[in-house]
Amino acid sequence: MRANSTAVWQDMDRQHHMHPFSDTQDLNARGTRIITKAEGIYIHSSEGEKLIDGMAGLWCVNIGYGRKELAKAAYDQMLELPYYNTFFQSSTPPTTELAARLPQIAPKGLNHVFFNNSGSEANDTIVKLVRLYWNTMGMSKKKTIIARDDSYHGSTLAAASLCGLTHMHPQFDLPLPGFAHIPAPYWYRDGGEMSPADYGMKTAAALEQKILELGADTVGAFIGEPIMGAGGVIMPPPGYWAEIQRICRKYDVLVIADEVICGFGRTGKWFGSDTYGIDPDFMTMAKGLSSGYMPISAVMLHDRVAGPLIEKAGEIAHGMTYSGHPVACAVALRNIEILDQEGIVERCGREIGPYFQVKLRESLADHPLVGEVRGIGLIAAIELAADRKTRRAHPAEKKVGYTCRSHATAGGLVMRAIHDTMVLSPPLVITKKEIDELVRRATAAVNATAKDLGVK
Ligand code: PXG
Repeated sequence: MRANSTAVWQDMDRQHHMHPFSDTQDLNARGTRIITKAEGIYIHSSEGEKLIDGMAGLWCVNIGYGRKELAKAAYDQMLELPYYNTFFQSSTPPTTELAARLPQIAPKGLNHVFFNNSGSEANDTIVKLVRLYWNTMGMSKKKTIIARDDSYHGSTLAAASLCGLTHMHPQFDLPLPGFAHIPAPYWYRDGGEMSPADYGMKTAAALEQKILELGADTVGAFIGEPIMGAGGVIMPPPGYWAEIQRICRKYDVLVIADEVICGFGRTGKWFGSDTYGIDPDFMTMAKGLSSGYMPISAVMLHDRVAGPLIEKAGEIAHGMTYSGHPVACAVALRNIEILDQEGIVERCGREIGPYFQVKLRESLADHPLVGEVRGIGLIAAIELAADRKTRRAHPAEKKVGYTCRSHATAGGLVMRAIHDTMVLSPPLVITKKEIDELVRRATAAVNATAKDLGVK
């Protein structure tokens, strides 16, 4: 460990570091938790705490911490060729190998890839490619992209415009023109007396209404996360994605699957699109692509859109210095090899994902403070409710989710609170014994919250 102490790091942080999605003044008053090392599913803080990382970092460390093979892949590549660009008629071996590897695991037809460094950049790239595609096809009015309320697609200007988490907009005069939103299929919160399937159909029908309202000749694409992550692990109701896809095809609207969270095994298959039968024109990959060991993202293009672009668009005037960075690509390749060879994705779908879902429900589904436990594979949400039957939430000012999160942290578990929805997304390599412990700690946090509220 480096020689500095917690107080010194916190002070340097306080004086100089502006954190993402943070109130700097408030954060400075409280001080940051300094994470110093990690192994498997555990992270360690500079104060000697050891916590189960129930969020796999930020939904990304799919193969868990401390995999030497990834460190070695980076080390070897840095010695061999630490950097070269993919502009000006150049490429590098790991870049080409990753470009060829991704179509082998992606849904059929997604045979072309454009590399970036983050999920936000990848979605910005898609926004530009959608515009370019319809310009190339001679339909220059067909540009609006429809996204959903509660969605998260990133922080850059276009990606933030896609987001349906509306608190992200007013500070920056967003969304930009050319973005529209429809309700999310958030049955638990908004579905009332309807069945989940009926509510799913209702929210899918909102897409058709929006397309007709805007005019199909002005709508270029629809974007959705197979399961909505940062919005609160919002699951697509049965039949939802099939209906969304039918509507998109009917009006010649491109389908974008944002797989930044669902990709690379999280739902028990390689992609959420595999789990829900989505046949996207564009796919966004990031996070699990390198298990978070290096910043890298990828846009996959289906032959349907790549064909005309390659044939007719000429030079695509878009790209980043680090598009296809050889070290990031070498690490991603090794990560995919490990996910594949160790059967981690398959195990998540067949064994460990179902085990996690059952254990979480057994322990919490009937808890007096819990309105619903939902999820698939190794992604889950626990809804904390004031009234389990009507699914009514506690008043926001009670900050029930934050209370529960604090109890979780104090009890050695990183569990995220999205309002009063507690979310979990642990590394896919978690063992059954570790799941038992994670569920025990999550349940203890919910119990402690119930005690604070006087709920019995
Ligand atoms: N799409 C989805 C579906 C995401 O979840 C992005 C795009 C953007 O990726 P980058 O790499 O630009 O961050 C994300 C990122 C949270 C949280 O609090 C979620 C994300 C990022 C930061 C925080 O749940 N998701």
